[in-house]
Amino acid sequence: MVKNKNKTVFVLNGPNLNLLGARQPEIYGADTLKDIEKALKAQAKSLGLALEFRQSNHEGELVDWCQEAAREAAGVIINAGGYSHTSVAIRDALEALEIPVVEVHLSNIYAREDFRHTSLISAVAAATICGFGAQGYHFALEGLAGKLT
Ligand code: CA2
Repeated sequence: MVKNKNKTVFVLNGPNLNLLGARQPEIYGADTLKDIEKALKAQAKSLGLALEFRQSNHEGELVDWCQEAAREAAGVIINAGGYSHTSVAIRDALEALEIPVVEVHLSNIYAREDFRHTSLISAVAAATICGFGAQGYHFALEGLAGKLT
């Protein structure tokens, strides 16, 4: 149970993002997900916000967390990983939210394989940030904070 809904941002990370830093740094950067969490929590603190930072390899768990965000968060940042391109269920869960959603991708999905060019999430997000690596999470949090004030 998260304490202050108005000051809490859920940061949801999808499949394989737990592998960050270990492989393919030329695409995803050298930071681990733990590094990203630590830096983002410091930024959140300076903005007066609290983060729930989570990662799952399971579509249903990500759907559950979107539903939990509706009850407990003021906004959501999501990198749904490969599910961004396939998951109607995650898209539907995000569309049902009445709080702002910002989509993040580390890589520039439009400069990669064709199957990555479509994100089902983009149409239900307030904004999408891609191609800035881990910095994209910081831009997302800054932008989201602006929408919460
Ligand atoms: O660029 C992104 O952030 C992605 O959401 C990352 C996903 C990919 O499927 C999306 O198309 C774009 C992949 C998650 C990370 O996968 C890794 C696999 C091996 C080693 C490190 C990361």
